[in-house]
Amino acid sequence: MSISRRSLIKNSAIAAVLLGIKNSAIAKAVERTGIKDFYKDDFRIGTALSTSTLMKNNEALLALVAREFNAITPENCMKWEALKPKDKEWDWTAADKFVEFGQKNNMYIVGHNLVWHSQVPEDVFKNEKGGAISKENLTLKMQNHITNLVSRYKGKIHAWDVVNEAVEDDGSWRKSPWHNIMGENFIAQAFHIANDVDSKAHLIYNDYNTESPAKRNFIVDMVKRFKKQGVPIHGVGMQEHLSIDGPGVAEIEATLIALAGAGVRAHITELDVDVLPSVWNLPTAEVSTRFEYTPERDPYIKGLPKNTEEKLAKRYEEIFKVYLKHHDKIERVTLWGTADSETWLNDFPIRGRTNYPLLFDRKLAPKPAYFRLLDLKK
Ligand code: 9MR
Repeated sequence: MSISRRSLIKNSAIAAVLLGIKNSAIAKAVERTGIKDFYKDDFRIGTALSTSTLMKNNEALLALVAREFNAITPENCMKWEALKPKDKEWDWTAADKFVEFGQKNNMYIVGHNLVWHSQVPEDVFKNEKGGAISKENLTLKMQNHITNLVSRYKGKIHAWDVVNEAVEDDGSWRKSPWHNIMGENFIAQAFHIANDVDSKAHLIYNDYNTESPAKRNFIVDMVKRFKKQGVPIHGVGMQEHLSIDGPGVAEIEATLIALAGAGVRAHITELDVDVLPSVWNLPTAEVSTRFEYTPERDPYIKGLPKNTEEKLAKRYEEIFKVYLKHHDKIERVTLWGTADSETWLNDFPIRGRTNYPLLFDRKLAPKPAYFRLLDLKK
């Protein structure tokens, strides 16, 4: 048994005595420290909360999140189409529950996200007659959306993903409707609007594949330009949707160093490690990517073989070693979900597969990768 695991149990036993609790299982549930406590001197450890967890009040999962994590991000409930669906009024139900949960548990609360090309109703980019919207009117819509959202949670949400995924993998601007209608300046404008509404919030640009050199360089140049121009950008989110085989940690490290050099904090915003066979050339989180289901592409329906479980644990270990080495540059490390049953990777880029990218299994039990990360801090 590892020292960390032993110390968890020892802490629980001491707590049980102090609290006069005889049933050690209850004592463990009450007092067990979580991974957040092991990393408290390095960076926060966060997770994403799904809309269903919040709306169904999934108590088991929420209790696990409260024990293990000290930062939360809403997986979907603060996206444009969820908050302000086409032709409907604002619906704050899930978002309010999310913020309440974070406040109740004293967590670092992240808002995700203000401006993105995905999960936004198409009519946002049209005028009242269904034709092309003008630059001025789209700017007003953006301003209205950011102002409503940021002001509702002012002083409660600590950090915002202001703009999500505006850069292509080859290091060029994504030709999204935001870009095509407002020009590349839409990014700086979004940061200014958010900052005008809540000048204390920490403002982040968030993207995937930030380890790839072309994309990294482009983002770092953008940050440097913004800093010179006085655009209020404070952090860059490295999503870190990684695979069990790559990219190499040297590339992750290079991005952490480059971001610190550009004067922003690094946030690991959406970490997960895909273990399933890759059916495309590059790992990508581009949401429009889809492939057909075949049984060979879904080999672990009955469970993850021991050697792959071990490979996953080692992969998490090597990734966290780099994070620890550069803890001074990192604000938080957030996983994109808590348990394997809820990961988006069960349905991406092929629907209905059985994936194992997170730290807790389908029964909410910690996996070998979890204990390996505790052992790094013993
Ligand atoms: O995990 C999210 C999934 O439930 C949604 O269906 C998907 C839709 O676009 O978005 C996922 O989250 C994405 C995040 O918001 C931005 N970066 C990539 C994430 C994975 O696609």
